[in-house]
Amino acid sequence: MSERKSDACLRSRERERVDAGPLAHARGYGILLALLVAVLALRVSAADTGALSGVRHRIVVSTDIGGTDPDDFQSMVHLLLYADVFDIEGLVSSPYGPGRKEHILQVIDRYERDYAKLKTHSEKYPTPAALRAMAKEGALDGPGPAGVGAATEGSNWIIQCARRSDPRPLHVLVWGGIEDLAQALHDAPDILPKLRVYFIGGPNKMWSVDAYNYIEENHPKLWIIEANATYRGWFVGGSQSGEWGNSSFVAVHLAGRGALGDFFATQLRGTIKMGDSPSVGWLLRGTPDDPSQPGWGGKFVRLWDGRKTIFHRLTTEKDQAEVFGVVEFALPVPSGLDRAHTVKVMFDNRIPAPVVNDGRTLRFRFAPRDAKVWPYVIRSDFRGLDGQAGAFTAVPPPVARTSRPSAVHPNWWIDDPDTAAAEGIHPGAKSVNRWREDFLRDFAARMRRCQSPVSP
Ligand SMILES: [Ca+2]
Repeated sequence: MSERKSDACLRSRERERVDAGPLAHARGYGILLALLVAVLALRVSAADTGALSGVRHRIVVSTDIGGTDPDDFQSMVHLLLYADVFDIEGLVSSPYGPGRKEHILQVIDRYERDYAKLKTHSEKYPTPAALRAMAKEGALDGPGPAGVGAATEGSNWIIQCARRSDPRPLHVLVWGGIEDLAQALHDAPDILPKLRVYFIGGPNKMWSVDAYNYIEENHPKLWIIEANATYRGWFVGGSQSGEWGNSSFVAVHLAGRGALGDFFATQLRGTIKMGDSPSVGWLLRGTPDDPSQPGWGGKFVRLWDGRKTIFHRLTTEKDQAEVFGVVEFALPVPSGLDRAHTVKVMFDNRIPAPVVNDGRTLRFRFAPRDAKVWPYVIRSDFRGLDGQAGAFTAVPPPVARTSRPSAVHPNWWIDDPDTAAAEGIHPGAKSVNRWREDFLRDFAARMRRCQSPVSP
């Protein structure tokens, strides 16, 4: 409703009130009040162009910080600098790799050293103690082909936050494996309507394909952005000249800026990656309610169907499957193989896929993070299986598939497959890197808070 139109509505209600008797008078007030509430609600939703515009979003982060890639340390520094404009409720250490809660605490230690200066800029920065209290240990490893296993401190914390009596949704930003979110949904499916998920997929999806598969099959109505490649726009392409380069930006704007700035600069030899930060950017500037609209976290399209490929035999390079989709192998159990035998599959010589043997079928999955040939080999103590090998080719999906939104996943969003939105081989990445100077300039200004307190 436009302002003028809503004002006109209010004026006509006002006339009604003046002309009516006492009963209608009271009713008129009721209608007026309802109308006002509706107008205000409209204005609030229209005004939600992100946290930098004053809308406070609730956040739980699920991160593989300390795991395989130091860029989560960078993204955590960035998040904590914006901790005054969000209601951060949880920081969960999730798979894949050796990352643990202590790695979250390491960044909070740096935050504590800068806290006095940060506080002069905003009273709303949470205390280091409050942040430490919401750091939780999540799953330590993948739960196997079922995709879910035992509850963790992290999965229980997600449930607890989602069940709080707060009318706002809970944004779960998944920077690593999606196991703890899968476990939370498994243990408490009632929380689903409260969740808004931004999943940095790609490699994370590859490492936690079973948990992803569990969510996709059992909770298809989940509201989720699955960014398999769009997130790469944070560090690939866009304006990179002068001070905006991945290394020069760190040297000019971050190094020497407090304990957090120095800590950032020691990661990845002083080069920006921050691959998980688009999930924060999405809440900072954009339209968090509508992923089809542009914003710092990218722009997405509705998910399509047919992304899963199931093979009932060993494959060759000629067999194709969708890149970033789920590839499932369901092989007949060879005679002589019983459940006591060990069977494991290794993709690309480095990514293990656990195998489940239900007596009739050997089942395992993989999620290819690049469009290329993916070889695999089976390792087993059953001689008839050990050493058997195959391959398949991951390819982009056809337009005929991507142009039809899925009916079973009404709230599921994914990288824009339009080639105009791609940066090189990365679909959707231009929808992030077009904002590069904007989000980096804002980040640089925040970083200066750690160096220069506001004088009283
Ligand atoms: Ca990560």
